[in-house]
Amino acid sequence: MTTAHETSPAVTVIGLGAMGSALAGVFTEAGNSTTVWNRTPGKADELVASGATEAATAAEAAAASPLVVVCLFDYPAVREVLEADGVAEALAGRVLVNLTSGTTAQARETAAWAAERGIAYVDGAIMTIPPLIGTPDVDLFYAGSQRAFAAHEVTLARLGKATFFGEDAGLALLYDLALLGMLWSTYGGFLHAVALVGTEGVTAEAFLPHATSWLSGIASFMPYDVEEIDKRDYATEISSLQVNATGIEHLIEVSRAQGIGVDVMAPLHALMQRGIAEGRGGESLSSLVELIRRPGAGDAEPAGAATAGAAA
Ligand code: FVH
Repeated sequence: MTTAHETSPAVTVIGLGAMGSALAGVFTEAGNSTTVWNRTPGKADELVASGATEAATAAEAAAASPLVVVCLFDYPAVREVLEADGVAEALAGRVLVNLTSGTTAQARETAAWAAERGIAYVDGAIMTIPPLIGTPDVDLFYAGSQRAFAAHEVTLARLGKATFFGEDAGLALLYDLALLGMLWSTYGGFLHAVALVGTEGVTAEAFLPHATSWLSGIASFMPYDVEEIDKRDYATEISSLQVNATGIEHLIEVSRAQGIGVDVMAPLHALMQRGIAEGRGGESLSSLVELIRRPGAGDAEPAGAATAGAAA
């Protein structure tokens, strides 16, 4: 099951969408004997031309390598493939690394499913886009069987920086979703900013250097915030919640006056107002974490919101 070269064990990749193809491409190029399978045929041609082997069925693909990487659209697709004829039997005794996006519950359920069948399971999350797979600075998160991860860490590290979070298989996706939340809220702020300066004819490109410099400024504030958050002590003489709330009120007033929407800023303003109503106006902005830990009126899902199972 292992190729002649100890450092290049055989790998199977199941799922040849944009991401699965990128993963298989890295393994093939690195010299791992790579077997691939995809539900819809025809997606393996380029990989086969570069040296990969295309399996006829998912079960044949699973049987081909000690390390089987799955990257499909979502967890229902993963379960459909894993529960297909002969796949679970072929996976028994092997390591299954699932790099599909989903929820922590889906990861844990899949880990339990694998454990019942004698399959060593590692759940994972990919923190980058397909063209960057295999470059040194990208992050991939893993959680689940420590032993299985350690056995294949060298191979997995070919995809990018590999970080293992622990034996709870839900942890990789927990970190993934926490960071994606930062991505989306940061981008919300960025899009509001370019819309605002755009009302005076400033292009997004011209604004970019100010945005990136400000983002590193924000990152430099975080060490102060984490100390407050971990100690749950938000006393400040530097920048109170009240000062920040007044600032966001100015932003909302100017945005409206310039004729743009406040969809991104309004919920943040509402959260700050709730904090002030609770008597936190003199505390720091980071005290708002206490309100988020204890959801209130602001946590209602908007009508038509995606269900919890929707993939990122
Ligand atoms: N692309 C990205 O930027 C990212 C970034 C970080 C995380 N992801 C997650 O990776 C998973 C796969 O994403 P993808 O980009 O490869 O997605 P697609 O190109 O849409 O390919 C989907 C593959 O899944 C197969 N598939 C779907 N349903 C089934 C099913 N019921 N049975 C078997 N296979 C299924 C599909 O096969 P086919 O349509 O070609 O037959 C593709 O191979 C995903 O979780 C991202 O969130 C991506």
